[in-house]
Amino acid sequence: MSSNRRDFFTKLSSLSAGIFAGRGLLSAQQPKNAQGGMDQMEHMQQPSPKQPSKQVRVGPGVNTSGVAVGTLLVTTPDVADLPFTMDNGVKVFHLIAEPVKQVIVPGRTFDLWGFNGSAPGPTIQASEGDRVRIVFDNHLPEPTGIHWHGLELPNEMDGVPGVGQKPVMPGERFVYEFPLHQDGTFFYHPHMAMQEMVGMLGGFIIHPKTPYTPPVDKDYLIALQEYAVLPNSTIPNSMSMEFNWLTFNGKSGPASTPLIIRHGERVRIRIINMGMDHHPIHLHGFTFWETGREGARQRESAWTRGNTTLVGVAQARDVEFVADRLGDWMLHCHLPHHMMNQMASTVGPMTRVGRGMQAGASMEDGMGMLRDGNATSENRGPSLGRALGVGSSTEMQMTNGPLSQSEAKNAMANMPGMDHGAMQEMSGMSMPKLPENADKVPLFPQDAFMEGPMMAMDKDVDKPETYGLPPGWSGFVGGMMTLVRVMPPDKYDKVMELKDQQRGNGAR
Ligand SMILES: [Cu+2]
Repeated sequence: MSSNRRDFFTKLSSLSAGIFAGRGLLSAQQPKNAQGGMDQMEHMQQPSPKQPSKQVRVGPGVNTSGVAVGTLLVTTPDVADLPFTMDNGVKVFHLIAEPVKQVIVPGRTFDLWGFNGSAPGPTIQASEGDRVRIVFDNHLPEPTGIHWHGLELPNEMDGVPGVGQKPVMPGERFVYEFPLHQDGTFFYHPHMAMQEMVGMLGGFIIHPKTPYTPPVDKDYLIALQEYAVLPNSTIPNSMSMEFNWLTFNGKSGPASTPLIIRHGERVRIRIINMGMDHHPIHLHGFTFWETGREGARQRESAWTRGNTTLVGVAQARDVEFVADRLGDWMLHCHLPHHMMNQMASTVGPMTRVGRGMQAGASMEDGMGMLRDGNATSENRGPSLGRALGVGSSTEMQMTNGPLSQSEAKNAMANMPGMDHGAMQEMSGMSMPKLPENADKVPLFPQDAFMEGPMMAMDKDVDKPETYGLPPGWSGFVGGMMTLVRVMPPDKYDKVMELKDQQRGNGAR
């Protein structure tokens, strides 16, 4: 746990009196086994990214704070919910904009700006008819303001610095308060373009007064973000228009926590996007209904079927499906460059010339104004392809296309910014057997050194949700990618048992 996060929880505990009062209110009236033995947890508990919140259906007769009867709370894998207290019928949240350390994958921690210790920030959950107060503190070194994306609210609460309100200066507090009359999948972000590019996004779910039908058994939120971070840096280049780290809820595969589904359950996945790219999110094995978009659930007659939904920048898309097919199914952005992590630079013949690659080039070159060579020439290709570092120079004076297993291991271990400890513990490191003349085949290598056993890090991403996956699985999961694991009851129960144990061990 990062110290930032620890601070976050410490700060939270100072609010605990109100939180626990609220928690009791809900849990006391929550029926046992509301989901037929499925896991349950109170809304206001604060899970850590390592321990995503369980889902709970609030039981009959409960409508204490605007949460409608039958409401299933949304789970944001790897991201906490923002707790709240009640003040004379108003739901009060405390949101803090601040620099954060976000672990994208084991061994790679980025300096981002986020909220309450994470990027994306914690998910706000409220209900149609609620009045919410969001006490917002700006702990950033520059002015900001929070925009409630898609909400129909008074202009002065819309969070546009310099127009609807004064900018919230560093160290200042601004209190947003407004009623919620909509329902659906929304989000919050600063109305400051560059701040949006460095992590500042969070989900805002408004549950309907009358529950959606048919009801779902699992309801998830996934936030899409992207960063351009050179191998020797922890700071995203917010000016870049190409990205080498693509995240679901602040994690790149294989670090993103799989969604655990019991066979036969109906599942909703809500996806929100804030970045420079539109992402075609694809689900294997099922044809889903697209049931909602930002700001509204659609009438059933307007639902469309498919297996890929294009989530454009600033958009939200909700999809639903019945998980009637067992297995570990991929859920991922289908842009090929968005299905891999940093090592994507180990592509193509330019990696084999013996003197490495440029990470970036001048703005002119980076934008593709060629003066010599072609787009994949040995000194041009990587710069054009990545455009990560304006004005940067050669990043590594060595080939980064490994020639043998030991060379690969050494090259990676010596890479600046690489966590050497995590590196040594990587399991299942072995090179694929390749033809002797592979180097002579145009385009080689493409995936030979990027995916598969060599890149596996099973142990580092081990958690209850990865139980029973085949050895080396993690080497084939990268970028905006996670697993929808549809399990038979016994296996599902086993994962839930492991999660209970994890909680029992005091793991955060
Ligand atoms: Cu994408």
